Amino acid sequence: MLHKKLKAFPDDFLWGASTSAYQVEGANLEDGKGPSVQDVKKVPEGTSDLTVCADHYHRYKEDIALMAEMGFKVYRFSISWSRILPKGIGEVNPKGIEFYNNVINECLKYDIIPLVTMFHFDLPQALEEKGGWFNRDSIEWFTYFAKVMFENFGDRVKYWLTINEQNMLILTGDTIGTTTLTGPEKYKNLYQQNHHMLVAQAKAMALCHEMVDGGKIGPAPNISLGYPASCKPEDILAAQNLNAIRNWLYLDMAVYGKYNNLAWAFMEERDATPIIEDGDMEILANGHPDFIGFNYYSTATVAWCGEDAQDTYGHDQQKTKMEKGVYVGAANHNLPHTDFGWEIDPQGFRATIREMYSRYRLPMIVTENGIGAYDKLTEDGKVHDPYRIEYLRKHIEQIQLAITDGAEMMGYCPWSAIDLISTHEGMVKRYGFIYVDRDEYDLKTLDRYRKDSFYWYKKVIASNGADLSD
Ligand code: BGP
Repeated sequence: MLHKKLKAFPDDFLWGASTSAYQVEGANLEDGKGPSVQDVKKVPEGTSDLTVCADHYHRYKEDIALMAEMGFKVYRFSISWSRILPKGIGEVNPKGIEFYNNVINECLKYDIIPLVTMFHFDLPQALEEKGGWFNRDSIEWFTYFAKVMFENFGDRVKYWLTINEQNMLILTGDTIGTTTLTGPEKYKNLYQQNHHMLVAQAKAMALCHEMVDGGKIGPAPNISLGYPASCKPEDILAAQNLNAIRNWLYLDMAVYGKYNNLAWAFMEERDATPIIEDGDMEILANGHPDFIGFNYYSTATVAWCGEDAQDTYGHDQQKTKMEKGVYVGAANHNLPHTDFGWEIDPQGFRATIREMYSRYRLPMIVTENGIGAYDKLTEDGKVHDPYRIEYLRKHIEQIQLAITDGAEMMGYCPWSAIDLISTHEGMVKRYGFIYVDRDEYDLKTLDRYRKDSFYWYKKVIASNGADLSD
């Protein structure tokens, strides 16, 4: 739809950016922190481990000051479960509480709203050894962790996100480093894990409303609208399959407490329907999000998948893996790519927002969006990243169009506030507004530098999205 006049961003629109604990903090076994699955996973060859990352654990004051300089209204970060509870349950680590108190208080000092992700890919290793999310006790483990967080931080943290990209944990856990499952039991196991996470999430949402005065909470899946590879009717069906299995399963559950029928049919087909215990559906129906947080990087394109289809996309986190008889990932030749091969689709962002809003009618905040690139620090201490400015500008323009289409958008937190370790491509793949002077192995000075996109985003925020020019 072409609009004659665009609606402005709301006055209280939350501009900010995101990080996650295991990718930014470092100090991964310091001050009583227990190991998480990320600390023990096999690091892909040629990428650094997580001992230092961006050293945010020791430099959070400097980092938050830089975020304040950009004018952030909100900072999305995650709390490391095993920093708070080294064994995942039981004893609380006072140093962990102290660290997050410091981060929260530092944000509040600058009037930056802390938006806290409760779980971002880093299950305590001690719990993984007890079976991880496959163990039904994981529901109680997570609820206990939620209670500890609400008790300690709920007086100051009013915005919470439950589980980062639960859908990616289930669909591409092997790339993220959180599952090594193979074989026919894989699906059954994964969808049982998924069920436990969904129940745990619903309990956490209810608990937040009970314990946190004025608390608001929502899920944070990665939502990519699925496109059909062509207008062949069977490709349309394939895209519907993908959307149900990749997107709506997670949001239908978070918002309506119901299993999406197509996703359920897929689980039946794979002999993977989860065991649902008495009371689960009631818990699911009683957990209500106040908003939807979602990560968006690109759309996904799929075709009908016959018996002879070949999966050419299985190794890339962003690409859709083949599900025989359901869909097969296809390239979208209309779209350009990042240096790391991810498709760039700003208009798909608008389409995704439209679709989500018409399905769920809840306010939405973008909790990730951004471009991974090989940034270079020049000799005079500059980082010229016009590609990042262009990527973000085009996506922000689409948010404004979506607002004009009638969607309710609360905020925008691109990935990432500062350079950090990528999920599986190390330090060379950078996303931040703030450059961190280190390489994959050489820690250099770890000094911070403002990229060109830093100054640009500062202007965007100061004008509340009205000035997107260079
Ligand atoms: C999302 C994750 C983030 C982040 C981002 C970029 O899936 O929530 O943790 O890493 O993707 O991915 P990558 O680091 O693989 O480029």
